[in-house]
Amino acid sequence: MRHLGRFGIVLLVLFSAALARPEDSSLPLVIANNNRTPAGQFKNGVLELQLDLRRGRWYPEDEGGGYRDVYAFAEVGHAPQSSGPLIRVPQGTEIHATVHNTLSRMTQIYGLHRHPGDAKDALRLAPGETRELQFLAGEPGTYFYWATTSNKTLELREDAETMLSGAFVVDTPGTKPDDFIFVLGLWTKDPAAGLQGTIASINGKSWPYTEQLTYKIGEATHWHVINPTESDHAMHLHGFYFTVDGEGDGEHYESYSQEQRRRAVTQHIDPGHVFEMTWTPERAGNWLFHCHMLVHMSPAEALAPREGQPAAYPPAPLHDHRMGMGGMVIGITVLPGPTATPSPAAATTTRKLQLVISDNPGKIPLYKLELNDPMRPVPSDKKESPSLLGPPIVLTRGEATEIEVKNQSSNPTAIHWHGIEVESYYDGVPGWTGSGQQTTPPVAPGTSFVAHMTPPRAGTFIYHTHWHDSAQLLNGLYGPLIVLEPIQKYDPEHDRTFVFSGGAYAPFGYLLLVNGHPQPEPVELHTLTRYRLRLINITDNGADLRVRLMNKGVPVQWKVIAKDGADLPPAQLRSSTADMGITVGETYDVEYQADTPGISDLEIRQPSFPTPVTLPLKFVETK
Ligand SMILES: [Cu+2]
Repeated sequence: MRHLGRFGIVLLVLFSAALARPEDSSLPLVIANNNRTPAGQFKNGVLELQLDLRRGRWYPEDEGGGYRDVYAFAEVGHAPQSSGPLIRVPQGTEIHATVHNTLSRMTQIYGLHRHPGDAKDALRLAPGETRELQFLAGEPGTYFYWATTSNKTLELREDAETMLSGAFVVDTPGTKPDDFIFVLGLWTKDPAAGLQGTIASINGKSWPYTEQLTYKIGEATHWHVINPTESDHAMHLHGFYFTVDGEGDGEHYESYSQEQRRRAVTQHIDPGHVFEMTWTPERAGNWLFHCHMLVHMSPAEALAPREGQPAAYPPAPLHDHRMGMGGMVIGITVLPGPTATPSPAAATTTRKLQLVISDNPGKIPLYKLELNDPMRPVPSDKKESPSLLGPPIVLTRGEATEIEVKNQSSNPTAIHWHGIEVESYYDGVPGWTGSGQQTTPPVAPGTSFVAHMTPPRAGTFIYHTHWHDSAQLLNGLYGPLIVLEPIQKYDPEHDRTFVFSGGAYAPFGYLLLVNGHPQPEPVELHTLTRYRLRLINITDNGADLRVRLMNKGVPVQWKVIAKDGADLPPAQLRSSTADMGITVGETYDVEYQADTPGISDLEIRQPSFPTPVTLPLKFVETK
């Protein structure tokens, strides 16, 4: 995932404007598919399905906004859809499909077969050709079908063919589906050109035109998430944990047993993969489910400018819930229950902290953060110079806490307490979180916002800007948020935090960082001491980031004990090789003990970014 500079972005915008297409009013509108109505008709227990491949005009936002002329699947007699018509049948169903290619290009369609299936099995359709297929649905699970008009792989599709995908779900017989299916979309002019120039969507729409879901408190919901795009994504739910119920690669689906189900607030999804998740809304208000990659939750620079608006990052008015977000974002409203939630008994003491955000007079990074914590006063001569990492905030489980976000900088901001189960109003998405009556305001320059929270669990979390101007995230507006058990004290002799980020590191420009540095100083630790290493990925777009701990060139064994702030259940605890993915917005706590002195390297690398970052852990003998 290469990063275009500002100049590249400007060029791209000019280029898109120059390419403004002549109106072709004959093209049918590609309609958004909410994936709730299965395609086809049952005749004598056989699903009869008639599909077309067509060209159409797709509006990721509203119909007055930017558009792309794309290839899309359609049911015969219906408008083309993005994502394509939903194929959904019970296990054992026979499917009889005809597929007609109205395009002027040879097309290969993958995934229209019995599952599990062969990923290489393609249906080839010449221009104008119609083919018939007959197959059994196969094993229950979440799958998808997709097509290419240029004989490319899923990851290398480009331009008009990148939206040629549809969901294919096989249900366990006798179950009544009551769930939601979300097909991620990424229109891509050219996958080799990197992250910019894409249009991110869910079920064919980009925020704020995506579907907004409404739930009641306590109403559990089951979701299928399908990624037929060329990119990884980091799907993050605000406010609540979900369980990952199963995962698949499009051809094979594995449903997890109760014991295997992982708890998460952020789930990585590879290109061509799927997962299912279940969660229960527990607190009223507005919430989000979104890809945590900044580029996929921001308005698409690639979309033609709307009249009267600049192309990039439209400055949304403050009352507008867009607030600079765009792309792969879904809004969720949880309605209050029939009886008002009893408010917790007033805590006798409330801990008060202050997070002060100010401009950095040195300019790079643009911001500096300071924490005023009466329990841990920092001597004034020890206050750290600005770095690309905010100070750690250490809270106690069950302790009522107020964190005043004091904005002394010259720009508005908002702070999200990532993974912490807070009330919606304090969740930190300006103009969205809260409720219809009272939404979270931006923290304007010169003002403060007091976030209230009583963390219900101990673990590793993140605080970070939710202001979708990449400048804030790239200039250090984030830090570790650690919640300890009431009996615990933060003990650096056994507990270390490593924050992985990306940022404007002077004078080099964008670099990957560990604890704010591209070449961090070695850290001295002791042998025969069991450490809790808290790992946090708050890069801008490092969905495919990997971390490993190497000794003499070989990954060591460590034990993952928590993910996203939640302890793993005993059945999931096991020693594993210290080489794993950690996606944007994910945290992992691992245990590691070195038995002999020497240096082990904690290394992060991103396949698409040239330079890894290594932090040497120097283990010395315990005296
Ligand atoms: Cu993404």
